[in-house]
Amino acid sequence: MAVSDQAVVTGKQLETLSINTIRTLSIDAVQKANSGHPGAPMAFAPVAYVLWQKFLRYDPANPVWPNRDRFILSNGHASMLLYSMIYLSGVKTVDKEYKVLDRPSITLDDIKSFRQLDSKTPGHPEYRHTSGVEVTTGPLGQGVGNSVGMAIAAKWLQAHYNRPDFEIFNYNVYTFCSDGDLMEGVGSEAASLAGHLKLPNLCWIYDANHITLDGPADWSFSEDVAMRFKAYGWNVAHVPDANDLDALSGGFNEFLATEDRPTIIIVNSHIGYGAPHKQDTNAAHGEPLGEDEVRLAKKSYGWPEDAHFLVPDGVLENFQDGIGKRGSELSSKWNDVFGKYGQQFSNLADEIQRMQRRDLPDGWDKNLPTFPPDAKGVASRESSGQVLNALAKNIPWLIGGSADLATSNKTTLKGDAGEFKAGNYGGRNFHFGVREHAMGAALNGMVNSKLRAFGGTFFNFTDYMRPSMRLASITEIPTVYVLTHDSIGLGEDGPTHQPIEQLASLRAMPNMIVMRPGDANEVLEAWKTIMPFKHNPVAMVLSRQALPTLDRSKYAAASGTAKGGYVLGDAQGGKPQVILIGTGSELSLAVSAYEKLTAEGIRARVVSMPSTDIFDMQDEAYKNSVLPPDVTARVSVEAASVFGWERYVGLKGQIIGMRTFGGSAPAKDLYKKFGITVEHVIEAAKEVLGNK
Ligand SMILES: Cc1ncc(C[n+]2csc(CCOP(=O)(O)OP(=O)(O)O)c2C)c(N)n1
Ligand SMILES: [Mg+2]
Repeated sequence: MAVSDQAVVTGKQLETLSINTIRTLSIDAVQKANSGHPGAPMAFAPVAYVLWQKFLRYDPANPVWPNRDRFILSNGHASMLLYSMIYLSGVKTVDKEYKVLDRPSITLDDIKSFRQLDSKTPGHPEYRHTSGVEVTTGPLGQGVGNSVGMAIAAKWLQAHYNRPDFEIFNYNVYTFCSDGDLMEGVGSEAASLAGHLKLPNLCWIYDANHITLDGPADWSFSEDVAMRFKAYGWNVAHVPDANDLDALSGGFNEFLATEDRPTIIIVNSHIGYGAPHKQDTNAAHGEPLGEDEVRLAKKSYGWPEDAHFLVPDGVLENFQDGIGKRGSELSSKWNDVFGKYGQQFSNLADEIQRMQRRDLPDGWDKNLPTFPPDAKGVASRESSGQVLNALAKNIPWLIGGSADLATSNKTTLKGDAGEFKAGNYGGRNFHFGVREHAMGAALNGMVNSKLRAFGGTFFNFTDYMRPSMRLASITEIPTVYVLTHDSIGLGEDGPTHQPIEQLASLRAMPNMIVMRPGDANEVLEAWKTIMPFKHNPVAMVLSRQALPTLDRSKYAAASGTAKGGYVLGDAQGGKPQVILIGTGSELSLAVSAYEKLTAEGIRARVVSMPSTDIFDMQDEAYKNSVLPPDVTARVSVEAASVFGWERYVGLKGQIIGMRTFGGSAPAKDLYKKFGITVEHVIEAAKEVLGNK
């Protein structure tokens, strides 16, 4: 039956009409934008329909309901599928303060502005930009990685907050994914981790369409996916035809009935039309269909060929009767239960509510350690471990772990924190295994779930998870990376383990806050500064080797760390002639050079710059007070790439740092070899002063 001559449709016909609405909205949006891929939305519309209408426990009127099922579109190139679902389901807008507004997240007009400047419907789904988008996807493999973190978070919340008769958390995480997601290494790492953790609340729905951008998937991908996932410890379900709604329901029911492992539902589909007569085409792949093909596709759906962005009568109501009604009932029931829970367990309810707004508990910074002056000092990884443990006592949802380097990263939470593992989902120490990238993606999923999650590795191996760090930055979420072994200072492990360009490259990443504290008290202040962050990821860069703990009665208080850079010691008797700037482990070199220059009667200032990112955010007056523009004799010292330091030392300054990779030797020999020494700082200072 064609749409144009319909009366009121019901039952199966209404389902078909609704599914074809998802398809044609996607087709029309992509065609109007003249950019994007309509193929996957067309083929997978029935899968989205069945999941959202029959299974997803999601209240479109409250997209931030804490116990909602999460839906992730890991194949973000199919974004129009998600936008169509958000529009048709009537998902409301949530503002930046997490308040639900009485207006739709996506309107039909928004769909008409697909991929246009400032629209709610960008090329790939963007978290925080469009309500209803749970995570930003596009770089293949990230969404599936996030989904593992979200399933972890759900299990942790469940173990931590549920009480007898109070099932506050029991949500599931559903993820659409494509061949690309399963080809990417991060997808494999994440699947391996999820299987190991036996996460029963995780369901991946794989669009097995046997095609990727370049051509047939078997040009590059021929493994047996089902066997592979079985080997990972997953339950594997199979739906041979994406158009078979009953079989799809069967797949989802199988997932719900599987309580001891994650499930992947392999759904065979044909990219493009989802309509019987064109099933083997790949013409739609990677680009809009073109007007002629659009008409053909619509014809095959019984759609008016000239109609654009048509939403037939009854379709919006159908979604309201399905996901809308079910979601509203579930969320209002939950609200009742949560109200009673709040009466019995007011502290726990308070924690859950604060977490939703990314607020911290009162007294989150009580009983933190401080560090007495100590010339021998302590490694910043060590002081960081102490501070982290003290914070974790105050912040119950501060949880995390390491990619198999916990003892090196000092990320282990001591006492009764416990280990997160299958059978003990309430543990706060996570073992991500040697899977940095999956850790990065999972951390983002955990943080998207409002946990205050951190993950550790050697600083150098951020290269292995950088795509996830970049997504944390794009999505403005406060993931914390504990990155030890910060430089050539790690010594004998040599150049493969010694970061050089990582500091500069992460400083170049918008929204990422890089912190490289210079002594134990700066470590403390760095953690105090970053904990309240709601929208910035942080790279906490820490040393393996001991750093002297400065005498703060002699030097300025470490609280200056909160401004990113501050005057640590100043010139006596007048304006400074020369400014020395140090970070992290090289701060003490700058301080020693300052002492010696001062003793020689040179008016020197030493500036500690633990975070150029935060310093850059200060007002001009403050920045000029630390680095007065007319004092152009400046020297920076940092055991890392010199790239970028000209911003602080100017064209007349000198930059002491690394211009090559490091070497395998004790740290002191490396510092000497690469000229990162007190003597060199003094010499450079004299040079810039023209005294030499
Ligand atoms: C990390 C990453 N590499 C490359 C791309 C570019 N890209 C977009 S879709 C795609 C492959 C499409 O094939 P598939 O994943 O099977 O999705 P389908 O086209 O079948 O929906 C590629 C390579 C990407 N989005 N992310
Ligand atoms: Mg494919």
